[in-house]
Amino acid sequence: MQTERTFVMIKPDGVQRGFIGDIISRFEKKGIKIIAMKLVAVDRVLAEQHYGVHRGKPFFEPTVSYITSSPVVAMVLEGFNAVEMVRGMMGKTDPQKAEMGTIRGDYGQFIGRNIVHGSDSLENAQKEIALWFSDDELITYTRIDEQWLTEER
Ligand code: IDP
Ligand code: MG
Repeated sequence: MQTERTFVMIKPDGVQRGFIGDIISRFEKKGIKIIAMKLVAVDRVLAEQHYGVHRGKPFFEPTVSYITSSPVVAMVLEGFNAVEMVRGMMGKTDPQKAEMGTIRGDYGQFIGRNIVHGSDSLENAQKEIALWFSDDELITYTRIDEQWLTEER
């Protein structure tokens, strides 16, 4: 395991239902570092690129229209084993199957309105970060609590 960067998006339902602060707070409390963040009105081109692997599936069109329907919060998070850790904090894709205590498990009911996105692999994280952010939007800095996060520093 290693320090990784992952792409996270608070989807339109998460923004509209007032969960921006809570979701960001969960990552902050876990000790995961926010290295980029912005509110985005997603256009169809970006949405289709982001969900490109799902083109042709029945949920592709509905998901593209969902994601373009209202602003999202896009962010890049950095931390040890961040890709898997963030996926764990989000819970399973279908909020009905997601464990309580996860973001989707706590706030969602329907798979087509599942509140957050997180990259599913390091490879996809790198692709998604490059799709959503330019290099100069990624900020490197030290958080004051970093020395208390691990015994190794
Ligand atoms: P993930 O977001 O957990 O990685 P994926 O299988 O990559 O899940 O699906 C991408 C997104 O497409 C989901 O988060 C959800 O918004 C939507 N989606 C996936 N499967 C369905 C479905 O069966 N019905 C409606 N929407 C779906
Ligand atoms: Mg996925």
